[in-house]
Amino acid sequence: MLIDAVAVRVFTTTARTAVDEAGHRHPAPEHEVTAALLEITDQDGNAGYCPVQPDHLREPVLAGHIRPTVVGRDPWQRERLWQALSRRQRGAHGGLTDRALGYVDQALWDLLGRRVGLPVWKLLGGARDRVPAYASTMCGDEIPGGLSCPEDYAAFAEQLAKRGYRGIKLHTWMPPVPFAPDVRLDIRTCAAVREAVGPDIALMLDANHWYRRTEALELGRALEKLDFAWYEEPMDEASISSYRWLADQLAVPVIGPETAAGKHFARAEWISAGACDILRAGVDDCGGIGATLKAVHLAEAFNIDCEIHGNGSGNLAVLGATESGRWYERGLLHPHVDFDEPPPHRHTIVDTMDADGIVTMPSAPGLGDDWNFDYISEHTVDVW
Ligand code: LLH
Ligand code: MG
Repeated sequence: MLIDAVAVRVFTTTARTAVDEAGHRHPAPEHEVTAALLEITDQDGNAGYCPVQPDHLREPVLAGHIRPTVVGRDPWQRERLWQALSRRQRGAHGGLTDRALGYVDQALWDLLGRRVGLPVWKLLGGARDRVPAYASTMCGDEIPGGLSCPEDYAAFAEQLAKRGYRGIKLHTWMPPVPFAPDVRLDIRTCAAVREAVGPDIALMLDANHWYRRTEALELGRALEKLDFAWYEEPMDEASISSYRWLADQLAVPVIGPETAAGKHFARAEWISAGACDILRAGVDDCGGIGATLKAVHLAEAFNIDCEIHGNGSGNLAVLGATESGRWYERGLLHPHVDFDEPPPHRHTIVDTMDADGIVTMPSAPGLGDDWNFDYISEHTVDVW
């Protein structure tokens, strides 16, 4: 059965978080938002889905690049389609992003899994059906009793450890929070959290992404003393030589790149430059499930871990398909937001976690998202 149609369905739903002007997510009063699903349908009416940011996949991108590449093609030739899209990127002059490739790739895997009645993580290798989750906090804020000071982080970390998490990653303060960034405050916060949870919980830090080298080094040296498991994105990732300079001087493992453009090619450059001790890739940043798997296998061949960025079914599928990657990133979490409560457009969340901090791979065919299609169709405001 060939691919028949590609559409983006935009719908309204509710959210209890919102992003600030720099794109960092924080708690918010419940409010209406627009969300969207990419739908790729075959001639038999089977469909595959991927949640997308509507602004990242506008109609001109579908009409100009995606439909001409995939409609009328065999969805089983997923790698061929991905390569064709990847080669279109050069002439698209920025109009066809790695993120768009990633959305299409995930929807195609979902379609294939649904068609054969198997979860994608099994189709891709089925290396494990359970993965430990680390709690990934939201960035720091000014909300009393939220994440406004070292004591808030320490209290939240204790709660997270009681909930079952065996690993916790802090995102500390970043502009536009007025007192950020502040290396000394980051260090005090990491120390308060280590003291609160003791030596047996793995701790990681994802700090302000725009420190200078000397600031990043000062912070990294403090993390070494606090026995942190990794140190993430303290500087702009466009500068590979800055990360090599940092990794050369620190014993705490430096992880990256998370958001750098260039898919698995960029990850190969980071490894060969010695800029990271742990590789990082996620399906939305790296161009989809296929390209993220290439990054994971690359890391495996160098005997280094590849830790997966971000939550969601596509990232879970990569973790279930491979042995590399010790953790699933569960978040972003905040003391005032219930992560386990599904939004109205989902019946259940895909990443429920048990009391030992373990997430079990979904058993449903495809990526395993439990969409509430009735809600989505009742709240549809646009389709392109
Ligand atoms: O800056 C942020 O808001 C976070 O770093 C965010 O991008 C998050 O996705 C992340 O980095 N997780 O690891
Ligand atoms: Mg990060």
